[in-house]
Amino acid sequence: AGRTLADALARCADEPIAVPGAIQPHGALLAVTEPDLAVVVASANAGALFGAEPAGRTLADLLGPAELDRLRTGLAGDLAELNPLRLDLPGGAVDLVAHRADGLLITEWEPLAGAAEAGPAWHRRLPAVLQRLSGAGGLAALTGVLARDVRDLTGFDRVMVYRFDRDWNGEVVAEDRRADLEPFLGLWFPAADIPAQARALYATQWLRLIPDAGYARVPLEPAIVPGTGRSLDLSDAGLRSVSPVHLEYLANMGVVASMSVSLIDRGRLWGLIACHHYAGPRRPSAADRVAAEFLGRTASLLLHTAVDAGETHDVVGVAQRSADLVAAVGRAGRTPLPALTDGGDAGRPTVLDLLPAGGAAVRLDGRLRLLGATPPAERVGPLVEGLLAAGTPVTDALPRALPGAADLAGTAAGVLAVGLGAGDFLAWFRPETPREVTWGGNPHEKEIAPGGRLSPRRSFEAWTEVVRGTARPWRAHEVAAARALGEQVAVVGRARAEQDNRMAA
Ligand code: BLA
Repeated sequence: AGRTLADALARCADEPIAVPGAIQPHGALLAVTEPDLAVVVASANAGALFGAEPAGRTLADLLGPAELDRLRTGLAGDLAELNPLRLDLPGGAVDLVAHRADGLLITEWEPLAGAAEAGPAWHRRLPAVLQRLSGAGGLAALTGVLARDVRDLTGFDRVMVYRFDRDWNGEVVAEDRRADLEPFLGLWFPAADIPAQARALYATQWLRLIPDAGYARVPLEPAIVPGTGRSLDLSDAGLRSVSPVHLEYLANMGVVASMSVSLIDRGRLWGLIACHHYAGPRRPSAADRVAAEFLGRTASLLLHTAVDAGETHDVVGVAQRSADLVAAVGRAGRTPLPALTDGGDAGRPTVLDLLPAGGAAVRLDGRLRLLGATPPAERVGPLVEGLLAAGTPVTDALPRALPGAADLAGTAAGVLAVGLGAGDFLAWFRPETPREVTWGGNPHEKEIAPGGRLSPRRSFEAWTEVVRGTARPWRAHEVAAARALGEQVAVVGRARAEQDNRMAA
């Protein structure tokens, strides 16, 4: 057991990344009770920073009165406004970041020494940056601006905007990099590179930073939180020690420092801003990370509009033709079939013109009419019935949706079917469009490590694959227009049946 690829992939997603029992060494962590601020859990490196071992003490023992006062004032308000709070400790100046988890106040103390800070000049440019982001027309412009400005702010060697597809593979859609580096723009990475539990965490947690992937983990003490019986929940802790599998991945890629900021479109993880540093460790200051997160959040709000802006033109066209067809069906009265299929000569649209497709089919009262490039007539009925029965009326990968019909992919790798009741239907077909996908490393070369987990691949050399059996995806407004037309045809059909019944009575 535990030796198959599926097992190995499942194991990746099972790693409990939220409770590693350790932090990264670029700061110290204290989990304290409120309101007395008594230390319950401390990272093993905290003593050096505070000049005293924190176990058995409270923050009042560890901080000077002025610092304690500033902290208490901050805690009385909204924590989001406190973060980060700059304080002086015996070990030097720190940025303090606090949040609540497991019924405790989790405080993270990060020394300023060694952090890179873009400085106030950058913050003065923020209005211009926001202007550029919101003024960008379309997705390409928005992501391009985002990569450039995040790199400018953080100084990473490479900043990419990474976009997930439906299956959680991802593509680098924008990039800004040091001139001597190989481009990653356009490369694809498989879903397994960022497993499901990590994606779930990143859908609520906006930023993570690994300043030095070669770090030695610092354990939390005690390992189990008294009273909970579990290790401290570090989901929202910036210092959280990350998955060793991922550290191996970064090492294989030659990445020393990695930071990523989530891009979230209406609650769903849309992509990441992924930052690499190769020359050595890199740690943007807590304040600069807040600014990077702010850019990520702002871009996230704009994603939806940016995608829409590119689509508006097409949406209007489909809506116009949909209205024409619906009107023609309404006028046609008892025999709507010609209104759907014969408009061509009169310069009116047919179902095939409704949306970009290679072929279309209409079956009304059991009579089938085909337009354009479709599968053979005798296969169309079973094909559409099969897809409707399987609950996959909309597919852009027929061989996956209905393996028995894989041989039809030449004309119908994509099918959009709308059932009209009584065995009738409308359907559109798109031919297979073989797609070249260039991956960052061969994603099929999977290596399973001792212990049964998947190892990150070693080479990220561009590797091109031709993906077959898929068609251009159906877009939401196309599916909506097809269904609206189907509804109209069904309404006309029902009215006619009622009329027939009345006449028969
Ligand atoms: C996490 N994987 C990640 C993260 C990224 C990637 C961005 C988030 C952490 C970070 O910011 O560094 C992947 N990084 C990429 C990709 C690019 C990039 C695709 O720059 C493209 C340019 N990884 C594997 C395998 C497993 C795996 C086989 O390759 C599992 C067995 C796991 N990746 C993995 C895990 C995490 C991760 C567990 C979570 C790390 C954490 O937050 O603890």
